[in-house]
Amino acid sequence: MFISNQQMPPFMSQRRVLAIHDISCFGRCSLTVALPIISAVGAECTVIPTAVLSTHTGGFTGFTYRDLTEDIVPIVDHWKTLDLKFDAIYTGFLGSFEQIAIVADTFDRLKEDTMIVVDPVMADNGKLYAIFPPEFPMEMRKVCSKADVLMPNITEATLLLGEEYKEGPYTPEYIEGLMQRLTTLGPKKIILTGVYFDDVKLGAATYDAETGEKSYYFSDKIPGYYHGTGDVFGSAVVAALIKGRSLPDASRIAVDFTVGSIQRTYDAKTDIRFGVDFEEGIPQLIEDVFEDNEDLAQRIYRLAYPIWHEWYSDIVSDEQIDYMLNTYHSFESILEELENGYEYVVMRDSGKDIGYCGFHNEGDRIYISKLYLLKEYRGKGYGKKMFEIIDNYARSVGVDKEYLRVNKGNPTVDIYKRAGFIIKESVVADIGNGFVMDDYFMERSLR
Ligand code: PXL
Repeated sequence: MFISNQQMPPFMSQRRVLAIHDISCFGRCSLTVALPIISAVGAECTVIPTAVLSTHTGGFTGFTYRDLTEDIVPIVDHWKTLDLKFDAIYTGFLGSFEQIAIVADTFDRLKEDTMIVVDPVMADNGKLYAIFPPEFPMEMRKVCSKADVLMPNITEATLLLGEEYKEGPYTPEYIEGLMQRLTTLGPKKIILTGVYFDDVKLGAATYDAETGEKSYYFSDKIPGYYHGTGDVFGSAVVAALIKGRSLPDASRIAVDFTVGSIQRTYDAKTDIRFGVDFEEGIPQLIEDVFEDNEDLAQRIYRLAYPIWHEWYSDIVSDEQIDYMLNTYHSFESILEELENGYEYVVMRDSGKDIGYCGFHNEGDRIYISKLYLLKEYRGKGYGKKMFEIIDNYARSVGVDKEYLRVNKGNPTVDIYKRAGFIIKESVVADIGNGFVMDDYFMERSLR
């Protein structure tokens, strides 16, 4: 039976995104990035090309530039006759004041339950791009004020706010203040990129003014400057949001996707003007965007089994290991925790799952319920990374204490002590079937 689009229940309808960007024919940025990434998650990606260039402007000379500003209004006029609806509109690089005014007007003309995502591409590293006049940021505010989600880097954020640019490392107070002030321009959701609190990690922060929720997600800094990474990040955010992922999830997925793309490009020693190899990360992006709690619980359980049998065989009996795995670490119990507010993060190395941590906000403290790594990945800094993720989470929810329980015979007691945890309590708990857990409760303060 043929079912027309109109008759389909809304949950079945395909999402439609409009990407308004230039098309730089070579160099992987703007539309040549947005189209494949947004389509990859099964959303329709409609375009309004604002200009055609032979290459992007970053590092190339002699590029062609055909301005298409005068085509934008006729395209929208035609679409108005077709009654097209867009679930999201995503725009980035805009080349002139005229384009800014027309794109702002296009939002008004096409918006109908539409999520507007704006990446105010105009500056980086404290400097407005040389092609733009000093008044450009204040004009850019016109499109930004109409956005639901605004994704500037720190330089763009300060320019939009008319504030002085500050060099990092930053503090959470400064980052959160910036994001809060950006919401006074109009958008309720902010993703701030280029955030760092030290010289090792770089990442993104999110803030939702409606819920007050904040999040951070970091990855190791890769040396060098790569073109089009803002577009790779922005397109992945749009792809994740349009498929219903939360703002923090979309930001985390986009950081992983962008960092993976940079890493492949760095390893291949490609000319940095050629853009980043995001294409080979698309299968992983699709997995990340579509991952649900069941997929995640499955991945965690697949790690728990080998890790427990290897690590705990010297500490507790095989029977107790199986009992613990079947109760606290079973697919069902992990899934139940995920559905009840537990956070789980799976660590990856070269696309392989290598460990995980699970934690829960108990109001005054974060309970670190799980923190495990496969044998061959221990002692390589992944444990430290997981603690950083948990610390960042704690800060983002305004909690400054963490605690965990650990078997008294577990050598990790010393590792936790070195990380600042102190033994608060010693507990022998009957866990059924004749087994006991002989544990320490350890706590540390983040202040
Ligand atoms: O990635 C942003 C971008 C988009 N379009 C053009 C560009 C750039 C960055 O340099 O030059 C034409």
